[in-house]
Amino acid sequence: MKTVFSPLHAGHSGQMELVAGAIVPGFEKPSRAEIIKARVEDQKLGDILAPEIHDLAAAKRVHAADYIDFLPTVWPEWEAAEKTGSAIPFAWPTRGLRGDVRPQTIEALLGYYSFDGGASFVKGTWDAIKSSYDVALTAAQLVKAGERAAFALCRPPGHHAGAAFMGGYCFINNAAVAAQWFRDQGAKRVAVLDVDYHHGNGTQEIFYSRADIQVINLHGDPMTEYPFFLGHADERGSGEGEGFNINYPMPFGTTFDKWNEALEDACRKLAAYAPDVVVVSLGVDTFEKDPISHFKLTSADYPKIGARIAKLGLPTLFVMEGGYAVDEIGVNAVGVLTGFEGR
Ligand code: SP5
Ligand code: ZN
Repeated sequence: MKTVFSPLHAGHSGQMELVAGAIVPGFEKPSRAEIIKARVEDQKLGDILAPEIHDLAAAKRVHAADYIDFLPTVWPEWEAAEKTGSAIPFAWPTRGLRGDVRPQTIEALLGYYSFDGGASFVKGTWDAIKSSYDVALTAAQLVKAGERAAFALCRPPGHHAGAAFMGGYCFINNAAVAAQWFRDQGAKRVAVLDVDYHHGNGTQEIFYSRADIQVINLHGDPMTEYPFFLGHADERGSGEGEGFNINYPMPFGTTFDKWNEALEDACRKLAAYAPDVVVVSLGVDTFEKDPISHFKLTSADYPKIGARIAKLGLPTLFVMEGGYAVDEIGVNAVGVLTGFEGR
């Protein structure tokens, strides 16, 4: 299958993130994408294409326009305020505060448009976000044009970004953008299958009340795992969307045997939905050696995941999400894709 990749991801480099107890160098770093790209070449997965440049209309189909317009202003405003380091949010309008009043300074706006201190900006961040969006849409175009599958080697990732907020290393929700784009291009139903270790809270939020986009998530139980505040099994969609959101929260220590039971059930429900196209939010932070995660999948398991997704027999867009065990990220991510291709 073809891969779409942009070198502009590398400008999002050296950003710091806020985690429990410290401000640390971002786990979400440029070598992730470079190592995956090298593995795509090494495995001769197929051609690697540069993205076509798109305007932001497709982003505004799933995100609030004011949120999308805010993103390119962050670094210029940060510099204009003579601040240094990374632009990291640190104060949020939680319960009891006013989330309905848009504040005016860059420090305040960072909190207004985020839910954690994991999505931070440096000089090249906006260009990387935009390139990741272009990568997703260009790969979606390949599938629309008749390719059996395509790989959007997106960086930064997207599935934690909601309609009007960033977080968890994510800014524009690339998978959600692509799913909506397929609908706008005439697909009747689209399924999003999110196999990243973390719950794709942004994708769930964006499509929660809709029956035309099924969202399925396999992830660490939010009672104990980030993003903590969404991803429970009783979240099944609302209104017309009732029954079209499906969550499989799993405990720390989950091995492939257990995880695969959830995948099997998910694939049965996805097949019953009979979508025209599948968007896979492909995170490989389920890996046993991932530095921030707690599942126990091994490198040998990833091709099996790809093979099961291929068995659905549907046009498939793979969108790169998380995975922080950098040494193995290429083997694991591309393992899903070669498994999909049956080799
Ligand atoms: C796209 C994606 O996978 N985003 C993940 C965001 C996770 N952010 C919270 C990380 C918390 C890590 N805490 C454990 C530190 C171990 N030293
Ligand atoms: Zn993740």
